[in-house]
Amino acid sequence: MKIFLLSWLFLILPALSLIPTNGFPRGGTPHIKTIPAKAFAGAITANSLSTSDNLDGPQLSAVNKNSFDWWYFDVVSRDLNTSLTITFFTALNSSFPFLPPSNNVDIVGVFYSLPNGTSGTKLLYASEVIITTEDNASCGQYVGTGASWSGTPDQYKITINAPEHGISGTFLLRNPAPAHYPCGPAIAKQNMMVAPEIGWSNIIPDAEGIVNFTILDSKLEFEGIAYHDKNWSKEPFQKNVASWYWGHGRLGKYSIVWFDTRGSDGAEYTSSYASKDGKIIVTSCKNSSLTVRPSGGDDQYPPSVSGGDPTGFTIKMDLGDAGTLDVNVTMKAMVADGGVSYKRWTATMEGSVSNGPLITGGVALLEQFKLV
Ligand SMILES: *[C@@H]1O[C@H](CO)[C@@H](O)[C@H](O)[C@H]1NC(C)=O
Ligand SMILES: *[C@@H]1O[C@H](CO)[C@@H](O)[C@H](O)[C@H]1NC(C)=O
Ligand SMILES: *[C@@H]1O[C@H](CO)[C@@H](O)[C@H](O)[C@H]1NC(C)=O
Ligand SMILES: *[C@@H]1O[C@H](CO)[C@@H](O)[C@H](O)[C@H]1NC(C)=O
Ligand SMILES: *[C@@H]1O[C@H](CO)[C@@H](O)[C@H](O)[C@H]1NC(C)=O
Ligand SMILES: *[C@@H]1O[C@H](CO)[C@@H](O)[C@H](O)[C@H]1NC(C)=O
Ligand SMILES: *[C@@H]1O[C@H](CO)[C@@H](O)[C@H](O)[C@H]1NC(C)=O
Ligand SMILES: CC(=O)N[C@H]1CO[C@H](CO)[C@@H](O)[C@@H]1O
Repeated sequence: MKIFLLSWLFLILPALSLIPTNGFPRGGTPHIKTIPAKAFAGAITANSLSTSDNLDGPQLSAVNKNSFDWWYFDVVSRDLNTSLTITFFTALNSSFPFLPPSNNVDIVGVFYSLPNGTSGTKLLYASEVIITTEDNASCGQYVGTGASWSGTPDQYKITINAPEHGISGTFLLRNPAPAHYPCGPAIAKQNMMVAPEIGWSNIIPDAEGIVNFTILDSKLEFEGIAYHDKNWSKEPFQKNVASWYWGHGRLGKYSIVWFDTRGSDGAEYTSSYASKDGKIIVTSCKNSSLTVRPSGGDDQYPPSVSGGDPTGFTIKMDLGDAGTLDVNVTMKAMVADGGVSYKRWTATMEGSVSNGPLITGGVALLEQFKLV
């Protein structure tokens, strides 16, 4: 009998430790978390299963030198001449090698491309970060930088007041398309892992972006296609990712988001999203739901750091009963250049659903990582 009980315990204990634990026990809203500028020295946990109230909140128990957690926002003008990406990072160079070496994990990155063809980046370092999570939305304050965001499920607003860096203004995201996780809608108990150890939530897959910024004496006042998501991992980015294609945009009445990555395990992981008239048509991480491939220029797949860059992408997205969406993406301008390993572009899109009428005039913002 004793032996029986013991062996039963040995069976159940490892099983229990496999159940994803949320590093963030939630205790009512609003929930406030402070993320110090100095990396945490110990081990941490990362959330992998969604709850009912942390869609856009912090997903790590703390940020150490091997982990990252960030809030990403972008907007591109309809004429593709202007774009702005603002990423509120909590990460070090050791977990996201595209950041310059620093001992400060609390960093705001502002990436801009101006109508005169100039693009650039400014990094602002905070003394601490305060995140408030309430009703599935979040607010973030990067203390000492003048940069913050304030969100509700219906609207987000970013404010930056950093004249000493030549940057000030506001960026509003309005009328968002419905939120989602990599494999399904934004409800509790969804898998939040889009690839091994890569967490992803997408509270604003598409929105109207209203920008009123001054960047280096250049006034940016425009309405465009806007987006907000967040990524996190308890392991360094470069440990799990071999390459990835991500992008979002609007084509006719469709709001689309694509994510097609190769892990360092050699496997391909995808996540597709399309919505129309405020309703989700597809949100899926089945590998049959999406294929993204480079086209034109160096169209080798899988891509390699020793190769060049494509001039476009072809996207095939399964819309279920609604058919198949085929999109040709053609790059317009490079708006962030991280060398051979990282590029972000604005692009035009054309496509059709199940070989129906051609839809033209699509606007996209996309990126490519190549790490091997
Ligand atoms: C830190 O950044 C530098 C250049 O920005 C890069 O070469 C290096 O690989 C990064 N370090 C790590 C540990 O990734
Ligand atoms: C945008 O760029 C195009 C060329 O690609 C140019 O013809 C047009 O004037 C530009 N628009 C603005 C507002 O700068
Ligand atoms: C937050 O999202 C959950 C699903 O994850 C939903 O049940 C709940 O109603 C949402 N709360 C608010 C205030 O929108
Ligand atoms: C943009 O910001 C400036 C300075 O704060 C303000 O004077 C102007 O009215 C704003 N424009 C719009 C369209 O909100
Ligand atoms: C473009 O505009 C920015 C901001 O006003 C300015 O700093 C830059 O020199 C301009 N670039 C060119 C090529 O005119
Ligand atoms: C899709 O997943 C199935 C089952 O895991 C696998 O057999 C197949 O090779 C995958 N296809 C692609 C294109 O990765
Ligand atoms: C994409 O481009 C290819 C090559 O130009 C063309 O044959 C195809 O019809 C285009 N597809 C769509 C959906 O626009
Ligand atoms: C799928 C995914 O995780 N995508 C986001 C990760 O972070 C970058 C910012 O570097 C965003 O552009 C992606 O949307």
